[in-house]
Order: sequence, then C-alpha cells, then structure tokens
Amino acid sequence: MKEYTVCQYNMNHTLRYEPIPASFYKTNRDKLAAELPAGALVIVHSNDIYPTNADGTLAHHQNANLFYLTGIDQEETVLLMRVGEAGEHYDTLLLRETNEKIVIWEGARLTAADAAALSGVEDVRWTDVYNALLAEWVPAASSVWLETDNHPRRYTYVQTRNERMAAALRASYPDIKVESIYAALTGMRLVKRAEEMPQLRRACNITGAGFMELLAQVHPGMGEWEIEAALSAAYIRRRARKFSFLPIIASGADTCVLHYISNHKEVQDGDLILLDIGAEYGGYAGDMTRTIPANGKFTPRQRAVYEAVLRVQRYAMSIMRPGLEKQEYERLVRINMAAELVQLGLLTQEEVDAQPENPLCVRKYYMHGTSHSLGIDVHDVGSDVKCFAAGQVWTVEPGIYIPAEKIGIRLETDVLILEDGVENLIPNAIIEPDDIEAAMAH
Ligand SMILES: [Mn+2]
Repeated sequence: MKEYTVCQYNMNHTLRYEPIPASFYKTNRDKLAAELPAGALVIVHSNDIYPTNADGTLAHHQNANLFYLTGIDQEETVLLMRVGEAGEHYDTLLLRETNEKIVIWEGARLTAADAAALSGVEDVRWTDVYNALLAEWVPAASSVWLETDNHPRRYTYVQTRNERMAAALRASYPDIKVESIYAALTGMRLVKRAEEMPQLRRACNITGAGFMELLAQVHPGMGEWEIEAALSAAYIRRRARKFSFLPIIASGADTCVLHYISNHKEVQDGDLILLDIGAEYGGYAGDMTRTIPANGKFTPRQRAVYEAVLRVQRYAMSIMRPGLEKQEYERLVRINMAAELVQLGLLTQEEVDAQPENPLCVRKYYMHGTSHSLGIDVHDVGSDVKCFAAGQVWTVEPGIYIPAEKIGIRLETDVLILEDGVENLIPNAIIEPDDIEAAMAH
C-alpha cells in the first residue's frame, strides 16, 4: 500500500529545542502496545487550535499524550497504532500536508521525512487518507483506544478533538468497544525516563536562571508587568518557547491571591513580590516560586514568615522518598506547618492540639497542597497517585498567606525522587534570605 503522497523535498525544518531521540518515542509506543489487547486500534489526535474572534486563534498547544508517543509538536497530527497478537504494532502518522505553495503562505511544516526522523514512525502520510483508513481499520479492530483527559481537576465545557472522535465512533460503530489510553499513559508519564530528564532539567535550569537575572533589576516603582517582561525575555533568549503557565507576579496584598495573573501594579517600597514562574523547554515545564522584598531588604516579620516557609519546604524535601504515601506526606507537612504557625502567633497551641493527628486548622493560612507532579504538563498526570516512587518529578511548594499583614510567601522548587531521597532540579535559584538580599543590593 504505497499510494499515499510522499513529500518530495526537504525544507530543512529546524526546532528551537534539541529533541529527544526517536528511540524514546518508539519505546513509549512499545510500552503502550504491551498493555493493550490484540487487535486494538489506538487513535491519538493533536489538540484543536481554538478560535478567538474574527480570523484569530489561540496558539497551538500540543496534546501531551500525542507528544509523549511521537515527539511531534504540530497541529492536525494523528497517530494510529494497530496492535497485533503478541504486542507487535503497526504505527501510522498522519500529518497536515505541506508543499512549496503551502510553505509560502503558512510557513514550514514537518515533511514526512522530518516526522519519521523525530518520531521513529516509518509510515507517514498526509491527513487526506484519514477517513479511508478509519473505514478500513475500525471495523477490523477488536477495540478502539482513544486519548481522553481524565485529570481529576479538569474542567471544560469545550468538546476536544478526541471527545468528538469518541462520539462519532460510537454513532457510526455502535458495536465497537471504545476505550481510553489515559490510565496507561498516566502510569508511563508519571515515572520519568532517562531521556526526558535533560528536557526537564533544562526547563528547570532556564526557570531558575531567569529569576537570577531578574533579581538585580527589581526596585520599588517597577511594574509587575515589567518583571513579567524581563522574565519572558530571559526565558526565550535561553530557547524556552514561552512561560510554562501564566506567570504570577504578585506584590503587596496580592501575594495572598493564589492565582493572581493580571500583573498590573507598580511594586511598592516595603512590599513583598511573589513570583510563581516557569519556562517551557522542548515541551516540558519548569515551575518555581520565590518571594522577594521589593526594596531588597526583608522586614523582621517578613523574614520570620519566610524562614518558617523555608523550614517547612526543607522538611518536606527531607521526608519525600519512594514508598511514602502522598496523603501521609501532606499530613506530615501539615503537622510541621502547624508548629510554625504557632511560633508565628497565627494559630494557638490549643487549636493545634485539638487536631494532633491532622491539623487541618493550618488551612486558614496554608490552603493548598504541597506537591503536584511535573512533566509535559505543569500539573502533570498522576498528582493523585498513592505513593511516591523513584523517577517521579514533583514540586515542593509550601506557603503562608496573611492578607491582614500583606504577607504571602510561597517557596517552590522541583525535585526528582531518587532511591533514597530527592534531587533539587533548580539548584541555580538562590533561596536563603541572606542570599536574596545580597543579590538584590545594588
Ligand atoms: Mn506549582
């Protein structure tokens, strides 16, 4: 079957980032196929490009599972996998057609040869054959496996490409079993493989480097937006594509607003600035938070709260290890946090003693969880996993928020879980208050 179009010329497509070798994606497809029954047909789509107004669109954001299985970061891509009797699989990649005319209007797209080199899929065709392939392969399959996103905190009323496909298949083939690869992909993506770590390390390194470059520039009167702009420049100059999430540059009382993103105020002398920021490199996310004094010097009270948060973060990192249950970890961190909040005069010993096993009273000042998994997505798959395991990557981000005092302090780093502890993935971003003050002294 060679009737499909093959691109005739090489447009020398280049990426901003250094890609993971195709063998990584090939292994990911092998592992997925090994978990599926004989005769399974896997279909994974790119995310849609979402419309804005008129002829505008949002930027394309690749489907994380398609990226994990192919390394292809391009719109309108489809991966099809036909699984055989013994876990062997026949993979086909459908790409949006490109040719010399299309390049002039829309810019470079992957050639079939580019896509094959990036993904390790040899059978690359244009998407015009998609319907014909479905008509042939769906009736022949024992079950069809789609990508659905079952993240526990997902909320959307927009039907995704994969969800539309599920509905269409159920309508056209009422007898075919439609399943989801989400659970299998979650298990795989949660434990990072060696090939992914250079991407994650670089995302984390860029995230920290931008912060370090920023420190000497911050001063009272600076706009939160100017801080955002400086970080954006520092990240993109280092080959990040963009922020890995909308950056939180919050000063004064807004340090207590967990998802403040308007970044519209001038920072005031004496205020704290909370920076929750991350760079995206090669499809992987960094995520860190630092809280700094606008004028370069913490007040005694700000420093006391800062040091409490820092001690809780160090404690959390000291207990993280393979086998520790995530919920037990969060409980232990709450106990540690409760003692700090008593020391700061925010909770009474009686309030804490009333809940010695699990002091939920800390939520008045610390209302979010300590850690989420990190990878291709900022809030990556598996944050609700039962136990920590070696190879997982997590954030560690305790905070104390006191709106009445205009003090919100969160400190966040990213760690790789090792056999006997953790490795800090952002060692280049200073965190000791003395170091912060020294770096900000002009
Ligand atoms: Mn985070």
